[in-house]
Amino acid sequence: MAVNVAIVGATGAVGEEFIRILESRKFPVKELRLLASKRSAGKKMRFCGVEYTVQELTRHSFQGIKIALFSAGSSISKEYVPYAIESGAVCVDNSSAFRMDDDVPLVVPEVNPQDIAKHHGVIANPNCSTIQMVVALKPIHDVAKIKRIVVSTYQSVSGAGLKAVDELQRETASILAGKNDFQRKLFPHQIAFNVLPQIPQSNAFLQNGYTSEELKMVNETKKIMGDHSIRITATTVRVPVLRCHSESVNIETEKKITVAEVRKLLAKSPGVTLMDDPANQVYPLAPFAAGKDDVFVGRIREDESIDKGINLWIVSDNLRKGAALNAIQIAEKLL
Ligand code: NAP
Ligand code: 3JM
Repeated sequence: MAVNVAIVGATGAVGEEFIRILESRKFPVKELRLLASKRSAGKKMRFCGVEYTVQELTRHSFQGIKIALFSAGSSISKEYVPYAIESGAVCVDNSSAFRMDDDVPLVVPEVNPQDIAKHHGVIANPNCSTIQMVVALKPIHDVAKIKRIVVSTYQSVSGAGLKAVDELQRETASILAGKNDFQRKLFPHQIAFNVLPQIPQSNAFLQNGYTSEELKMVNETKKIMGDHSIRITATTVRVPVLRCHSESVNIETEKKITVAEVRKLLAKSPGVTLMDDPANQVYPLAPFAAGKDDVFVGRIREDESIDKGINLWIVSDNLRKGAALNAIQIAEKLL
């Protein structure tokens, strides 16, 4: 049965992807309501060959809406999710606003679909870096029990929104043109031809020296996997890539698992594509994964510094599986 769907943050990097994926997956949309700030009200966007006009988000925006997909930042979610629930909508929220609330399910459909049913009007979509990691690690955890994870990320600029994509492109062009007067608006340092160990770029470091993105990976992973005994440490890094996050992941398991066993397991895991043929230089790469749905895994090898350790290289499209696709898969399960 077709339902009325609202997208909050429709004009953003994630919002645009929501529209594309609703269309390509033939999500049963009766009425689509595109919502953004006053700045974008009146803008035209296309869905299934029909032109839609973006409306300004207000507390009255959710009348008749069954599914509300939120992707306009955590303060907007905190303010407007309650109005959407009051109007009778179920919200899938892409922000960090409610992820760690005890009564809010935090869901990756390949990992913990059973948690969806526990919702009270809002289901949280995890952080992009968390999602791709748990899709790849859950099958291994089920078989060998992961004791510890050490992850370093290589995150694309689209994870910081459309303005960040624009800044990387313009700064790159400016440097290539030999100019040195580029005015940065978003990143605290040059992002073109550089690597920044600070995500998000706008937030101060926490007292323990970590960033909030790093803590998200630690806390969200435990909640989604339903195992608070896993020890996790993360370093999250922005790289001058437009789309897709890459991750170097080291795991230590309780039970010995061989490289061959990991390959066999991941080859049949839902949402995972194994790309691991080192002899032919085959491993996952961001431009290849861009626009695709799966989480790609390669460079699987034993960590020879410990008894039971494995290294993996995990790449996925941060705007798709890392955001809009995962949220729409949750909405599909809701229906
Ligand atoms: P973006 O490209 O900067 O887009 C932001 C969107 O939010 C735009 O549609 C913008 O509308 C809208 N917005 C901003 N202020 C608003 C307001 N006061 N009222 C209504 N709408 C407003 O950012 P993005 O990359 O799409 O990310 C958006 C949010 O999604 C992030 O802040 C984050 O919470 C979440 N996110 C989650 C993941 C994940 O891993 N799950 C990944 C990326 C992002 P205008 O066009 O009117 O400015
Ligand atoms: C990804 O509210 C904000 O400032 C948005 C920050 C943000 C988030 C977040 O905290 O919701 C930008 C990009 C995320 C996320 O997925 O956690």
